[in-house]
Amino acid sequence: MNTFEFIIVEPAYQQHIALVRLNRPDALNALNLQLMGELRDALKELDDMDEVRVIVLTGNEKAFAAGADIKQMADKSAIDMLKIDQFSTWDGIKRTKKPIIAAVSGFALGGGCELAMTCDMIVASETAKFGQPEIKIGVMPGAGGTQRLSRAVGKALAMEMILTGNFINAEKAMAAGLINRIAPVELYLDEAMKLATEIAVQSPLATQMAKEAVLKSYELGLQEGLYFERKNYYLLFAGQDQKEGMSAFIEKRKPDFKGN
Ligand code: DAK
Repeated sequence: MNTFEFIIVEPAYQQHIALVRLNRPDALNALNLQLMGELRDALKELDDMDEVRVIVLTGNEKAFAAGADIKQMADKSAIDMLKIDQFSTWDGIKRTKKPIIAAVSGFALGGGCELAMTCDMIVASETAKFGQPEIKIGVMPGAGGTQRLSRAVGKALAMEMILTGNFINAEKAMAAGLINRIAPVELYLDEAMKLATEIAVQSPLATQMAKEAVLKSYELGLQEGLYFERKNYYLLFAGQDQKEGMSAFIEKRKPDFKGN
């Protein structure tokens, strides 16, 4: 595994579960280009490791991430931004095949909220605050906020959050469908690990195929989506995990999935 400056990676944090911690605490984990590049590289490495089945991405108690690094962007021109092409980094993160759970405490703002929404599930501490405050610095969400937030919480709340820059707390985020679980601040990472463990015992192949199919529902019409789902379903019958899962059911025992 590479070593990184702004993230801490523990590939074997728990059995089959890797932990990635954003680690720029002095800047509330603001996402500078180096951090995002490191995150993309780490996720790619973890995606390629057979023993890793689920990735948990977290920050610290005070901040998951307070957004893209404003100080790094402030004096850039449109052409600078185009050349830096941050999209390619975000696209790399989005391509991760294994499930990623964001464990969020404190601020998840702007690019930080977008990063959490790019993950597959969100477990939040009671102190979590989600927001897209870009409007307050004269811009707008640029890494999926207008699209993913609207789909997650609906137009009314997304529009209000994006146009006012106001934050919502964990309780409201839960009611709106943005997050999966809430836990007290000292337990949110444990809660994310519990969720990760429930997924890590499943067939890694089925997990990845199912993740891919769910994400396709954001991009395809219903007919194409159903067709895509069916192909992935059939493909799973090429693997041993399907045989193991169905034999274990019939033999009344727990399956032992190997990911092959
Ligand atoms: N960038 C840089 N530094 C930040 C930062 C940020 N986003 N957020 C906080 N910091 C720094 C502060 O400057 C301060 O540093 P020092 O002054 O100590 O050197 C330190 O973190 C602690 O912050 P505060 O002193 O402000 O702490 P408070 O508790 O008083 O306030 C806060 C916390 C989160 C309310 C406040 O820091 C804040 O409003 N932060 C900015 C939040 C924000 O506006 N976020 C959105 C940024 S724009 C794209 C990809 C991504 C994006 C766009 C495009 N593409 C792929 C094209 C994303 C854009 C954004 O996220």
